[in-house]
Amino acid sequence: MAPNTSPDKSRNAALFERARKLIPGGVNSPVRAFKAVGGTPRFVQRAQGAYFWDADGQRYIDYIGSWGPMILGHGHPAVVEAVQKAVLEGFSYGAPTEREVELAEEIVKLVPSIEMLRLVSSGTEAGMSAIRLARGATGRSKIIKFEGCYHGHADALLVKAGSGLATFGNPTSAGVPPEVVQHTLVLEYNHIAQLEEAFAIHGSSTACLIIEPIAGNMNFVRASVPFMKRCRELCTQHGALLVFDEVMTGFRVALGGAQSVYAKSIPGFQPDMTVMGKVIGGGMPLAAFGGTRAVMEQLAPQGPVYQAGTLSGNPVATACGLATLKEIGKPGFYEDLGHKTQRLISGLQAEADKAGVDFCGDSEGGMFGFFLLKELPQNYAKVMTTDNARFNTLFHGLLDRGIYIAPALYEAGFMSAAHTDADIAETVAAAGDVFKLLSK
Ligand code: KE4
Repeated sequence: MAPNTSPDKSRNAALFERARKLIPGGVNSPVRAFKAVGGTPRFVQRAQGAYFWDADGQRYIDYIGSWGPMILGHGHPAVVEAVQKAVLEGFSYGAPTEREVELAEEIVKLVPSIEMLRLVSSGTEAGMSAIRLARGATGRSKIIKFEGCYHGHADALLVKAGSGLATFGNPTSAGVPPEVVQHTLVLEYNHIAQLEEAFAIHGSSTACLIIEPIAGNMNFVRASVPFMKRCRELCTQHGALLVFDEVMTGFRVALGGAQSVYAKSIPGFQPDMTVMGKVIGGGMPLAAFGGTRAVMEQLAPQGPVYQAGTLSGNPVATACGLATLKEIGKPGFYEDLGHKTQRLISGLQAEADKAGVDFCGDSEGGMFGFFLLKELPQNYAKVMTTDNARFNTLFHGLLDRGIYIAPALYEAGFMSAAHTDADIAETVAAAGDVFKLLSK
C-alpha cells in the first residue's frame, strides 16, 4: 500500500477518532495515547523484523517492540511456526500441559535464584501475586517500593512518595482508597541513608522490598551497586524478601536478567523472588513470578496464599515463550544485541555533541535509555528535570523521520536482533537532523 501522506486524510487520525468514541482515550493502555508528547498515535497495520507499518502505510524503525517482548524482532519465523503449530492443537484448556513444565524448567535453568515459579498472564498479575505471597510467607504487611519504579497497576503499588522520610505513600490513582496503600512505603531510588532509616523503623514489619533493578519506568536508571548491596543486606537482616521486578529487564538485559549483572559485582547476589514478563511470552500474554521453594510452596493449592488464573500458562503463549527463549539462548545472542545497542547510544551521543545538545545515554543488553541532560540521573526527581518540550521536539522529529521511540521521556527503549547496522545508521542520521533543531 503506498503511504498516505496527507495528514487530514490520515487513517491514523480517523481510527483514533473512532477509537476514542468507544475506548477511554482511544487506547487500551494509557501510554499509547501520545498524551505526554501530543499528536496522533500510529495505529499499527502490521509489523515485521525491526519495523512496523501504520494505518497510513508509513514504515517505522521500532524501538519499543511492544515495550520489550519483541527482542527477536516482529514475526521471527521459528516463533511464528511454534505458535501456528500450537493453535492447531487448541487455544486453551484450563488444564495442565507439558509446555508449562518445559517453560518452567527453562526459566529455572536460566535464573538460578528461581527454584519454583507460577505462570500468569501479565506483569501486573505477577507483581500483585508476588506482593501477596511475600505478605503471606512473612506474615507481615508493609512493603517498600521506590519512586519512579512501576510494578503494574495493582492498588497497593499505585503509590507516590509520602510527605516526609519513611512516611507511607499516597495513592497515585483515583479509586485507590488510602487504607490500601497505608502499608506501602515509597523511598527515593539509590538513597542508601533513607533505605537504612526505613528499615531501622519498619524492618521488623516489612514483608518485602520490590525494585526494578534497572528502572526502565524512569527511562533507564541503574540501581548503584552499593545501593543494591544494602537492599540485599537489609532485607536479609530484617527477614524481609527482596523482590526483583524483572518484567522489563528479565531476558532483556542479559540471559540471566539484571540479577546476573549484579551478581558480577556482588558475589553470590540473588533476590528472594523475581517477577518476570514481556520477553518470556515473546509478545503473547504470559508472565511469571518465582523464587525459593520455601516461599513458593506457600502458594495455593500447596499453601495458604491464594492465586489463580483462567489463562495462566496458556498453551499458545507458552509455545511462543519457549520458542523465544530457544532463540535468545543461542551463543552470542546478547553480545551481538548489546553491541548494537551500544552503537546506537554512542552514535546518538556523537550527533548530540556535534549539535551542542545536552545528551547522555546508557544501555545494558537490549535495553537502553537516553536523556536530554548533561549527566545520567540517579533518581526520579532528576529524570523529571528533563525539559518536556525539548523531548517532545525530539520525539516528533524522529517520528516524522520514521523512527519510533517511546512517546514519553520516562520510558526505556528496546533493541531487537532484527535491527540492522543500516537501521542504526538511519536512526543516528535522523537524530542528527533533529538535534540541529534543538541546538537553535
Ligand atoms: P503489564 O501488566 O503491563 O504486563 O506489566 C506491568 C509492569 C510491571 N513491571 C515493570 C517493570 C513494567 O515495566 C511493567 C509494564 N511496563 C509498561 C511500560 N513501561 C508497559 C506498557 C504499558 O503500560 O502499556
